[in-house]
Amino acid sequence: MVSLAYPTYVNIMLYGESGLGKTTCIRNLIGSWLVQRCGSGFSAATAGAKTSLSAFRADPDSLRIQLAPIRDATSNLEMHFSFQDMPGWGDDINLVNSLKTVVHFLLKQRQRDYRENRAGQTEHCAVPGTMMRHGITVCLYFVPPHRAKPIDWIMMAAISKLVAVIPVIAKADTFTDQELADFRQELLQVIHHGSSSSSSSPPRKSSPGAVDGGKQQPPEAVGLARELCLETYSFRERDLAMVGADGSRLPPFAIVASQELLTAQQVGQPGLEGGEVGQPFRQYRWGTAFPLHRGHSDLVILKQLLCGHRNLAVHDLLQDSWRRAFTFRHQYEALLRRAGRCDGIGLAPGQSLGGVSLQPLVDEVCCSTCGGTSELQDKLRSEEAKRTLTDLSRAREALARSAAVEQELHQQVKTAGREADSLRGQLQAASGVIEHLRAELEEARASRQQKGKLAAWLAKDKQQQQQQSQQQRSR
Ligand SMILES: Nc1nc2c(ncn2[C@@H]2O[C@H](COP(=O)(O)OP(=O)(O)OP(=O)(O)O)[C@@H](O)[C@H]2O)c(=O)[nH]1
Ligand SMILES: [Mg+2]
Repeated sequence: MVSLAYPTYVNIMLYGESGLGKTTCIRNLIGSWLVQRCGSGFSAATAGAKTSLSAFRADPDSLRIQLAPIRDATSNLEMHFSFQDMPGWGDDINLVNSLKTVVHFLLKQRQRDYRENRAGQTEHCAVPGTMMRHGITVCLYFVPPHRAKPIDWIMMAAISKLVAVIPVIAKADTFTDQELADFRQELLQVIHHGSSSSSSSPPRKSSPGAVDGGKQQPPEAVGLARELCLETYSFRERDLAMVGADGSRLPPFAIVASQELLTAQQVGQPGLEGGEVGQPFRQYRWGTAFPLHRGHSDLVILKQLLCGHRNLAVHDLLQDSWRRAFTFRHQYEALLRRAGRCDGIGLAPGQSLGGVSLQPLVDEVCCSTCGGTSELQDKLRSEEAKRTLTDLSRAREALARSAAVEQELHQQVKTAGREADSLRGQLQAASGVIEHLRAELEEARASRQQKGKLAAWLAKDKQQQQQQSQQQRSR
């Protein structure tokens, strides 16, 4: 019996403000797993160094880490998990650029899947959600500790138009228990647009001086999230319960990460195949926090939900991603039709996908996100105007350059004409000389012929004279 395992890709992207621990978190998440391929940009970076925007722009795959595939005999799937590290926003002071960079990246990945198998939608992708090698399945959005900024909500809203977004509270070690409970509650209020009841809301503890049993809600953020139609991804309660996420351990998950590792010997655990299993830890004067300890951080819960291949949560995420790929396919084909590359069924005969700019789709996502936020819309518009102006001035420069080239050519044509005239004169003079020489030659030839005739006549005359004198002598 032939056993066919469907390659299934779960691509997890980490995004958020710079310095919140995304790269460190990936290092902690992959710690005990077999890595199949680690992008050069990721492996070359020193621990704690900023993830390079230029490395990302040159090749996003250089910041991708792929784990060795895991075969799931029950579902007949071959699970390929990967983590995409991203340069955090804040590097570029123009945040609209950061927004556009991440949106463009997400669309580009879908486009790559479209080229391979119409974004996982062809007949040979028999199991929905499988075979989307490049498309990002889910984005872990790192929320800064204690305060989510409007730009965080805007980024999350824009990204959630393309992939599932799971907000994650970064650097959870900076909270007291009460602060963390309050901050979680605050985020939930915004995520649920201010509606008080949420099935996943943890019971709220009261804090001193709190209004309505807790910290005052952030009404501006709630309004903004409502305006942006922010939608974050929610796991099913069944799946949360399965990984032991209950009580105070509910989303948004709060994580701790660390670059420092205890070796297997130090923690007293034998390493895998003789190797060393690092245990991340954060050492403080008052104690030690372990990122992979359930009591200290939600990292393990998150890892189980995202990478537990037998877990239904992953399959829900894949279904979500597949539906989004379906939407992308339609939007992209509409774009191709507008560019005359698509004939309604697919790629028009003789047409390739090369050179089709995703910019209209990027602008659409950014503008639809910022529909309610006039400030960002203005920024986007002014960006657009700036781009048009730049294009205009570039076109003007190109025009001036081609006019200069034209003038230069004109000058060269004139000079060439003059040279041709002078050559023509020289040619005429040379042909006069040739004519003259030819006449002289004819003359010389004629005189040579005359000379020859004369010599023949003289010889003949001499012969006659000799004959005559001979005859006289004989007489
Ligand atoms: N207190 C605390 N510090 C952390 C935690 N995780 C990471 N850090 C530290 O935060 C700093 C930045 O971590 P990175 O992983 O480089 O942050 P990043 O989000 O990848 O940053 P960019 O690449 O600039 O986007 C490093 O010094 C880490 O040691 C955490 O959970 N708690
Ligand atoms: Mg980084």
